Amino acid sequence: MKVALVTLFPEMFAALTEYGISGRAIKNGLLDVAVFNPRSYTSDRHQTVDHRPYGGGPGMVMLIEPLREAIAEARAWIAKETAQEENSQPATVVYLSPQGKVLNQQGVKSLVAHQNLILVTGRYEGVDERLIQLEVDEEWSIGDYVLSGGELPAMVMLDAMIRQLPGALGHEDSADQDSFAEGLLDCPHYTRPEQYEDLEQHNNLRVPEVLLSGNHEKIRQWRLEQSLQRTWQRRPDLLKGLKLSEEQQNILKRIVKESADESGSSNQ
Ligand code: 9D3
Repeated sequence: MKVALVTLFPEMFAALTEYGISGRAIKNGLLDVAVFNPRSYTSDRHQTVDHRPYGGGPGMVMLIEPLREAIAEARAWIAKETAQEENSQPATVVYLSPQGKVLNQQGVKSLVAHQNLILVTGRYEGVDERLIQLEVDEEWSIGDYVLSGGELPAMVMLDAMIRQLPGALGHEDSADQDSFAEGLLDCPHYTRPEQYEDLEQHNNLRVPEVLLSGNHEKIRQWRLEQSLQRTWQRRPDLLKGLKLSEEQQNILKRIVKESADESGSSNQ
């Protein structure tokens, strides 16, 4: 996979390329990343990349020309790198913006299906609308809150994508693929000590007995039940998009029923 980043702040991407799972995946060549700075494709002596909006108002808008030239260079890089491959796809141009489709795990999976991506990140109030018309294939947001630019969203998107690439995770952490809890919230986790004495609150916090039992089937059931319970309580919206197994449906029915029983008795 090839990913070209079009950004005024290339150095920010060190957070992705130099650290952790994403850093290792890039070092191991699971994907190729290159950066194209619109500032490098200006022709005036001030290296201008933005200007005041027509119609007035606050903020600045990114100029078409430096962005378009940076995208052209990104396309040329991808073409050169894939020249000897026989079935290489043209690049998909993605613009990160608050107006985009909100990213979720399904969106991440659709994005990793692309062989070549150009991620365009904006600053200021965003880019001239005609740049989107001319060059952009897909517009994506990472959620409904206001950020200062598209660089962090591009890194969020890429980090999520990299985790989906075969070989990016140590074999133990392919839990995402494990049908056990795909799309559900995680169960609680515990590590040593078995018993934690909280001196301030005079609490004795023990690890749930079942996790110490050594009974792997019981443990699996407990974790699944915890995942379903937490998803139902905290994120019922997630359950709507899932096709639960027979076992999962039965556990969930019990959770819903037990909760109805509880609220019934407390309402008496
Ligand atoms: C305060 C400026 N806003 C006026 C209504 C518009 C605005 C312009 C530019 C808001 C944010 C931004 C910069 N954000 C992004 O480029 C961005 C983003 C985001 O802010 N939230 C979630 N996803 C994304 S993807 C790109």
